[in-house]
Amino acid sequence: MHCKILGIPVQDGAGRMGCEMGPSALRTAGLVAALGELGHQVSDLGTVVPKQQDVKPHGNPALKALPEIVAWTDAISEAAYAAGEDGMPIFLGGDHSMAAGTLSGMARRAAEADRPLFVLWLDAHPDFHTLDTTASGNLHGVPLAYASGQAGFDGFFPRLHTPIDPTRICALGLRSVDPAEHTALRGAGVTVHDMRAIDEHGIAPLLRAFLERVAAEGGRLHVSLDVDFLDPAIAPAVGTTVPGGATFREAHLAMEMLHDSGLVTSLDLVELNPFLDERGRTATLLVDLTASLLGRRIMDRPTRSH
Ligand code: NNH
Ligand code: MN
Ligand code: MN
Ligand code: MN
Repeated sequence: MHCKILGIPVQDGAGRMGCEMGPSALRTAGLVAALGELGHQVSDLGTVVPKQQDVKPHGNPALKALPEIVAWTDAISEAAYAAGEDGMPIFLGGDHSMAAGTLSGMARRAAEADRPLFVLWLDAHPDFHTLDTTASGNLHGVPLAYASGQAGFDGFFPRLHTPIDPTRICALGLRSVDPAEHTALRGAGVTVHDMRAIDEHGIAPLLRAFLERVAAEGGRLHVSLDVDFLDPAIAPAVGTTVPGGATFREAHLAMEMLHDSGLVTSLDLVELNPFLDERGRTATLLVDLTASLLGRRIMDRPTRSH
C-alpha cells in the first residue's frame, strides 16, 4: 500500500484551540515509521494551506469562523481529490470540520472511478448539523451533513461535485446527539449504531454487516476517526470528551476488521488536541490504531510501556 500523509492543521472549527498541533503530534508519535515497519510505502505530502474566500454573512448569529472554514474546506477538498488519485490518503487533523473537505474530495474521486463512496463515522457525535441548526456555532459539528448533501450549505460552502448518499453512511459510537441532528439523521437514512448498540451486540457484528454492504456494492470506504469515539480514560487529548466511549480493544478490533476487509481507501484522524494530552499517549494510541488498520497484528505488536 502507498500511504499518503497529509497534514491539515485546522482548529477554527472546534470550540477551543490546540488542534492545529495535531499533525505535528501524530508525526512525532511515529506514524510514518509505524506504517513503514508494516511494509508500506509512505509519502508525507506536507501541509494543506487554506485559500482565502469571500463569504457573505449568514443569518445564524452563533456561527463561528465561517469564512475561515469555507477557505479550509475548498483547499482540503482539492488536496484530498489530488491525493486520492492512487494510494491511500491519511488526513491528519485538525478538527473535524476538515472532513467537509476530505469527504467531498474523496466522493468526487470515487464518482470518477464509477464507485460509490461509503463512510464509517467513528465519533461520539454525528456532526450532522446544518449552518441553520447548530447552536454552538462550532463548524466541526456540520461536516457529515454538508458532505451528504443536506440543505442549508448552498451559497456558503463550496458546491459539492458529488454528494455522498446518506444511506451509505454508518455512524458508530454515538453518545451525544443534539435533537436537530437526531431528526435529520433519521430523515436522511443514516445507519446509526450508538454506544448502547455496541454494548448490547458488540462492535464486531455491527461493523461486519456494514462492511458486507460496502463489499456487495463494490464501494470504496472512507473512515473518519474522531478522538472522542474513544473513551476519555484512554484518549484524554480532545476538547469534547464524552464518558462511555469505545474501549482500547473495541477500537483495535474495529481497525483489525477494517484491515481484513481490504475496503478502506482513505482515513481521517481528527480532533487530537495535543495541548490536552498526557505525555503523548493519545497521539501514540492513534498511531497504533492506524497501524492496526494497516495490518499490524497482535502477535507482532511491539510491547509498549507507558
Ligand atoms: N453537536 C455538538 C455541536 O454541534 C458537538 C460537536 N462536537 C464534536 N463533534 N466534537 O465531533 O457543537
Ligand atoms: Mn473548488
Ligand atoms: Mn466529530
Ligand atoms: Mn466528536
